[in-house]
Amino acid sequence: MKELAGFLADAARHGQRILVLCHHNADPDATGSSLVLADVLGQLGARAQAGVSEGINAISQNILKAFGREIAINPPLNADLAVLVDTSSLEHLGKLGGELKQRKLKFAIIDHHRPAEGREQLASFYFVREDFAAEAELILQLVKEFGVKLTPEQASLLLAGIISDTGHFRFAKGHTFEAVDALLKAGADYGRVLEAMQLPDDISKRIAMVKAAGRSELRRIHGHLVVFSELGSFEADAASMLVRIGADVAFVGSEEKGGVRLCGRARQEILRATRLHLGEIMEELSKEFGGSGGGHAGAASMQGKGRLDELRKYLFKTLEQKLKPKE
Ligand SMILES: [Mn+2]
Repeated sequence: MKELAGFLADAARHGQRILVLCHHNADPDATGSSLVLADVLGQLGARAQAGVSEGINAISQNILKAFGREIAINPPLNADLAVLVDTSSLEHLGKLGGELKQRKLKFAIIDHHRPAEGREQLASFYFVREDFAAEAELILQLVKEFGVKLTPEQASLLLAGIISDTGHFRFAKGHTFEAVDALLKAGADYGRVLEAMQLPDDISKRIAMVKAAGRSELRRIHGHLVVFSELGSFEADAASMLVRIGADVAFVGSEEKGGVRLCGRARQEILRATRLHLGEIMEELSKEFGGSGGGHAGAASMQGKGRLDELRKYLFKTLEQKLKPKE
């Protein structure tokens, strides 16, 4: 961390043009981290600007609006150094990443994701800490290392990043709370951040969820609650919702122009108790129905050809076998 701070402070003090960039569809962790790092490098003497590839997500838009900030989308790459934050590969920078490579622009990486193959060799400076739940925590440490004081707005932007990347503290580490404490002391407004992070659900999604619930068929298979429903959109959200409200396993399928799609979600407990693997089941179904499919044990999907009703029957038959208690 000291070395990284030294490298960046040096570049800043020489008045370099520094672009702080983050991935497309940027979440609050990416946008907050880029903006605050660019601010601080500017304070240290750099001509710094934050930028994002292609655009930012809806929650980020709310957060930036709440704290009166803007971030440049696809900024021109005329800089001496690019700093990539919260971005695990150049591909996540879209066409900016290609341009970066083409122009051979010097760049540094500060990240908390598992490193993508090969990017370490390309970077002039490389700093990855996978034990940090959010990039914002890393930036906070860096700011401390610079000896710079955050404004309340900057502290709020970093706090939003932490709340977002930890799934409202579900994946927080012990040191995450120390970071939160420091940000609150710097004036972060927890209430306003939380409020800005709540997006009203899209009306079409709400209608889809209610329909999925209404159309759901419940079966008890070897003591497990299996739910099947049908929906033409938001299938994954609906399957997750059905698990949340009580199903052990939920499948939501659709049929259109001779093709079928199926999405499944399962509760952690049933995966542990039965060794059920939805990815395997989807692979099997996709073979049977001439398509493609797969996924994780608890979240998977497939698509193929045929009738949804056939798929449903085949699925229940498969589950009957898979959920049978082992001797
Ligand atoms: Mn992140």
